[in-house]
Amino acid sequence: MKDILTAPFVEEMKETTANMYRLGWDERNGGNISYMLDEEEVAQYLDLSNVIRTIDTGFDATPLIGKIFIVTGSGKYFKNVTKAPQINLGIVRIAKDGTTAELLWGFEDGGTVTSEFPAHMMSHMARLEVNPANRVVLHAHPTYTLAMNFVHQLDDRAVTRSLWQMCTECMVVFPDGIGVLPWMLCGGNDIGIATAEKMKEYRLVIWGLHGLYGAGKDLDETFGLLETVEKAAQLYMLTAHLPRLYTITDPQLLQIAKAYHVEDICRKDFLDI
Ligand code: 2HA
Ligand code: ZN
Repeated sequence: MKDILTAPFVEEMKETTANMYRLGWDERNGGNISYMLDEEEVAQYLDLSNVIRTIDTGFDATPLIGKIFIVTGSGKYFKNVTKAPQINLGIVRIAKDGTTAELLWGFEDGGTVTSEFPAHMMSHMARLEVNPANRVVLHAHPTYTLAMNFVHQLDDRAVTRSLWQMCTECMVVFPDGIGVLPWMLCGGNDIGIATAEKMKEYRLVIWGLHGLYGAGKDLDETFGLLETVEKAAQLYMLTAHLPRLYTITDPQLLQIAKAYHVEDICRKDFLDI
């Protein structure tokens, strides 16, 4: 059996949490990650018949039965993942009943999965329906995205348009737009259900006045999604109070979509054309 602390997926989690912490997106215990792993790969590091303990999730994740995820822990700090992954991360498998998570590794101080486990697992279920290659759900509190929430109309179309207009790259990175939820109480099934509903349509969902969710096929791609939104929100916040002399026009946005072959997935109903 290989040493799990050398596994590429543990390395990736360390790297991603460290980057997110350094960017100021995940203060204290802010943010959480879930990353679906390949069973055969995990079996090189862990005895998959050895369940350390079980965790009652309080929701039904039947489509994910048998799936294995590495997840950040409840109340754990991204800042601390690199120095103690075995405490701050855990590897869980959704049990045959669909409502229990079986701990296979980690949370060695008796900890448990992120408080946002419902939103994560429900988002995985929603995204897998749309894209069977989806593996990752990321949540963070990126500063400018959050700041923008307090001064910008909170609806899918309006937020997507403002972000698209801020960087030429945005249309290429998220032509499918960004979903926006109003403020809701976090940490429970209701916000999970609402997030998953948006995830049927979008890979990016803003939790109004709270933070950002992203989903993708790997950590790099998903991190890149959040990073691009945050860059655009930063430019918005740096310019929102100044007279706007120039903007990327709607015909130009469509021109980008055509040139980068994303016209089919681009939310054309978000353009005034
Ligand atoms: O886990 O970010 O949404 C801390 C949070 C809750
Ligand atoms: Zn949060």
